[in-house]
Amino acid sequence: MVTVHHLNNSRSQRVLWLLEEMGVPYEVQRYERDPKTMLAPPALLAVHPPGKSPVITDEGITVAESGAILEYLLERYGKGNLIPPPGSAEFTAADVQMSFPLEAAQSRAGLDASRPNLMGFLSRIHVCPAYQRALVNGGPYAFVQPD
Ligand SMILES: N[C@@H](CCC(=O)N[C@@H](CS)C(=O)NCC(=O)O)C(=O)O
Repeated sequence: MVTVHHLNNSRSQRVLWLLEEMGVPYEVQRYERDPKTMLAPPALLAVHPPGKSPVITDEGITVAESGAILEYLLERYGKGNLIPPPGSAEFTAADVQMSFPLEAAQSRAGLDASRPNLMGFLSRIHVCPAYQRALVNGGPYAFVQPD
């Protein structure tokens, strides 16, 4: 069983979303940021020394770094889905990977209606049922702004 070591308000949200899109069962181990420093708690260091989220554990394997985690999950459980040939226009794991930087940009770096394509992308992903389920499973996530 995949366990996602999930820090609140972090990029591990996209790992939950990918797992929901893939229909892979998983458990969420939640960690809370220190409210003053915003750092992850020491318990996350016990999972993987840098103490960063996301980290997953699966059948004795520990994988860190979002991109490596997405590749691991796609290779192990993806059955070829979400990795279409380069140049394909449909939904892919790259869209999942891109969600966090765009959400962070909207929350903190002024991404706004002056970039209608990016804002449209965010609006479309935020209504996906799998995205919504991931939000419920991850708990509070401050990077989704109301439309
Ligand atoms: N390149 C890493 C970055 C990991 C990272 O910086 N995670 C942040 C959350 S978005 C974190 O764990 N921050 C808490 C801390 O540094 O203690 C990845 O994409 O997985």
